[in-house]
Amino acid sequence: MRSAEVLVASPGRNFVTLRVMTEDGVVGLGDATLNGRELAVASYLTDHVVPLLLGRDAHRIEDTWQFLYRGAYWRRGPVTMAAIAAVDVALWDIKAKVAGLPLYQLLGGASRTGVMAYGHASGRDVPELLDSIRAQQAEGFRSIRVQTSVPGIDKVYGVAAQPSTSGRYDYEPAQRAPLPAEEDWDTSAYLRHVPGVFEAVRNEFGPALPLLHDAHHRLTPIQAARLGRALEPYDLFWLEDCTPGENQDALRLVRQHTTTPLAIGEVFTTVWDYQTLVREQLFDYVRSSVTHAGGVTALRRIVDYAAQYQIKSGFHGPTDISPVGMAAALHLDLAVHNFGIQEYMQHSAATDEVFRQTFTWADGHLHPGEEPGIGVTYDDDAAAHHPYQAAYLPFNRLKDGTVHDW
Ligand code: EZ4
Ligand code: CO
Repeated sequence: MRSAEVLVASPGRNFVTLRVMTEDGVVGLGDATLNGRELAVASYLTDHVVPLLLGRDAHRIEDTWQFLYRGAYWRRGPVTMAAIAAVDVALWDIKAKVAGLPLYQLLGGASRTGVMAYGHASGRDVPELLDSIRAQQAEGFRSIRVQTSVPGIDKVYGVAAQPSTSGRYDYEPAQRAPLPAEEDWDTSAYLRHVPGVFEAVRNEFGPALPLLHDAHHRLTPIQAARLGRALEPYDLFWLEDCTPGENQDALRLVRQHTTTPLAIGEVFTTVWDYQTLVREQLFDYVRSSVTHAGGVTALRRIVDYAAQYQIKSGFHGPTDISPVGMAAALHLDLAVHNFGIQEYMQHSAATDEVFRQTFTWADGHLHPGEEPGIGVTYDDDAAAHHPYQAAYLPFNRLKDGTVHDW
């Protein structure tokens, strides 16, 4: 590798991108965005990874991955794994460009014609939620995540501040401010309210529309079990992050009580975070992203492991996964046999001006396109208009002031 640059820009929100160039001038991009902790990964790359890349053979993807993972001695964690992911994706981008093929061809070729994606809807009350679902259907989504306000809670994760009655669903939890915003939480109020909301949605849209819901790490195992059971009549595609992900054993209890499918893993960074979950078949969908789980090389291993237990992919795709990270995910989605669904939150126009993309979106399905590589280019001139701005995810307190999982 002749050069490797860390690009930090904020076109609508912050992104960290690695751009690698080979001795022959072939360029590859990787996403290293870690929402609310962006500069830590930028420093990890600039100070500790870029100097190691110069002069290395860009085609040795596996060796470079092992070198960065084992060679650091300090393993795992989101900062390390986002940095490794950026290098890994940039090298896959380069290898595919040199081969003259879209990346999915190097991953085994297409296993399907398109990648089913789910969109997002939310409402501060049920009528607003139903309008939001209709708006996302009009945007082409055929599967929809449903989040709702809860009476008695001031601000709930996943609920857009403005109703999204048309166009792109615009929800970004991180706020540009010097300090993180404080939100509130009341589990009892949430558990009382949510089943009735899903009943209203099913009554309006019928039994066939795939519906998803994210509990965002907030419940104890027995609360999660109760929610999963209460939602069974509404036939969810999945219930996501019902308990905090650190405790893999928690899902054993949830699983004993409900047949609602479970998704987990957006904050996981390696296959080891899935060890018990996969072996004991405690969940149904792998939520990791290429960006936060060590790149295409490592995420492929996670879904291949999961495949032996009929567990499918459901990769994380919020706007804090950059178009580079999304593109890499789409190539993997298209290639792996055990694809389940892909989260798709459309980026802002400002983001799309910096990251030029080749993916297509039609009839509820994404396709990464046929350009050699991953199909994304970076516009430095456009990026120059959007310098980094400090932004933080919010955090939660219970009514009595106790910090709770956000
Ligand atoms: O909170 O991407 O399923 N999606 C999510 C996201 C995450 C953010 C964190 O950066 O849970 O909204
Ligand atoms: Co989530």
